[in-house]
Amino acid sequence: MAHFEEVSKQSDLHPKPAGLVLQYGTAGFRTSANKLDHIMFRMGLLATLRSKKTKATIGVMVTASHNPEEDNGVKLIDPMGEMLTSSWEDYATQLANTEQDELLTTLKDIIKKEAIDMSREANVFVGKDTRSSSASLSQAVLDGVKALGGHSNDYGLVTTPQLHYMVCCQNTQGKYGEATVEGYYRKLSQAFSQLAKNASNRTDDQKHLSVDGANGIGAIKVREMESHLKKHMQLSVFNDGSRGKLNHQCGADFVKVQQELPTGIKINPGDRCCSFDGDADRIVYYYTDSQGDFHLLDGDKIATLISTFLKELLNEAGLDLKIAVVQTAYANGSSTHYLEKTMKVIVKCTKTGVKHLHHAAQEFDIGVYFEANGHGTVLFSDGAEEKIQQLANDANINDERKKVAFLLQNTINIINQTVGDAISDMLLIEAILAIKGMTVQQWDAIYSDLPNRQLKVKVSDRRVIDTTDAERRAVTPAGLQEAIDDLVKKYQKARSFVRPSGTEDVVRVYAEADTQESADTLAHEVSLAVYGLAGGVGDEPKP
Ligand code: G16
Repeated sequence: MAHFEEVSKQSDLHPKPAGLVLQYGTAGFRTSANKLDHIMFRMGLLATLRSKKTKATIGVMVTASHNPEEDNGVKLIDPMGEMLTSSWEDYATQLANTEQDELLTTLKDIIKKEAIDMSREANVFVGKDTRSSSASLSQAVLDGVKALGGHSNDYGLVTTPQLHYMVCCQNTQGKYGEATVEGYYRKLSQAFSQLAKNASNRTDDQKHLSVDGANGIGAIKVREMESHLKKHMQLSVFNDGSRGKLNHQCGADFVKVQQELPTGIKINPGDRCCSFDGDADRIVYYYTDSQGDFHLLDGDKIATLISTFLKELLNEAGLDLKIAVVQTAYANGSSTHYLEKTMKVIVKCTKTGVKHLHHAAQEFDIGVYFEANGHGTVLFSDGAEEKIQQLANDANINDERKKVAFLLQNTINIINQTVGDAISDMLLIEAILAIKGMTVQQWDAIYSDLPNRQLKVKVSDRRVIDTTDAERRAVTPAGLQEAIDDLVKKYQKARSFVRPSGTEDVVRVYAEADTQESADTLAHEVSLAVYGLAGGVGDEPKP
């Protein structure tokens, strides 16, 4: 068929370096940008097949999110705006790694296995972040779509969650919203204005928020949105890409892992601040106190704030809906304890990667999911949305319940339910703080984090580490888990685990304990165990 000839011809312009093998990771493929041209072309092909198979629009986002500027990557978006279904990740890996002369055979195998009707139309939405490599790499995606006869819509520079949102809007025929960036701004800002009306009068200081844009796409987009928010919010955007390097000493990942202020931000003690990551799908909050000490409010604190707010609204509304919080092994022990014991909500733990959390959250009427790194959102089941809608339309309820139903409706509208979204999460958090008349310090005081530390260890092949129990225990290499168990026993309230990263070529180490000193020492000792037992390379980890 003509398409296959075209694929063959075009793929010669996007050749795979012989022997290069890449794995589909936590959120798609991610590595140095110069190794990705063929991957992008082939993901354009795969997205076209997926579109034909699902009879829906599929998204392809060119981004390496929190990774350094030199890296790039690709995230594939399924019809309802969620991450690509795991059963297709294998096809992505096969297509990525098949040698040049085998590409058509692999492609035809997938078509056969999935019984794809190639005469169907295909539609692919493409977006990119601000990396210098993103322009040519997203062109490679577009080339792949075109080679297989698919239609594409190139949205250019967008945040990852904006693209997820637009895919969902398109596939719900506009029910979820308008599939444009402007439509996204309108929907979220209208909901924000409605929620903000329920806040008592706030001073300009109270409306002020400092945003660290990680020198990435989030800074551009939050600036674009600013005019929609004027009356209710005052933003100061730092690290807006005009000077610094993407994610370099700034952004949500830096702030969370280093537990310190990003570079380039000018704030006073007590000021409320937040950081986005490189593609604006993560957010963390923080402030400094009068002693200059840094206080982080990460994904766990965000999940607690949001679920407390929702639980209170459900009680006031008299709605019996099951609410749960989904976390990963990185969740601070204090947060899990608070959620289970004080708030009495169901808490679930999944493997790292929003795709896992998203699916777990779908099992409840309302599923609040957040990774500690600030990646998360809230999912409302169709049934829950219907009940809220019915309540809002009920002519027999009193004004108080009507107001609560209205708050719940606008909360649903402000949330990007397709994926974690720094801008949407920021607006929701700002609205909750305003409605509750709460300062960032009061929010922080809901519970105290256990001191913790995250480290990275370089090993020759991180796949030697295999884990179980939602990544909380290492199965291989032999002896590693026993070593971790022995080390953990030495400290109070201690916990530690290791896992291979799916976005960087490192093993991640997490430790928490009753004091910062203990958490730091434990993390270092576990790093040494990883280095010794899992084939560490380079210098031994230093304390
Ligand atoms: C991606 C995923 C997140 C994950 C993070 C780190 O985030 O979407 O779910 O927590 O990678 O993953 P890992 O520890 O496996 O490297 P992002 O924001 O970088 O796309």
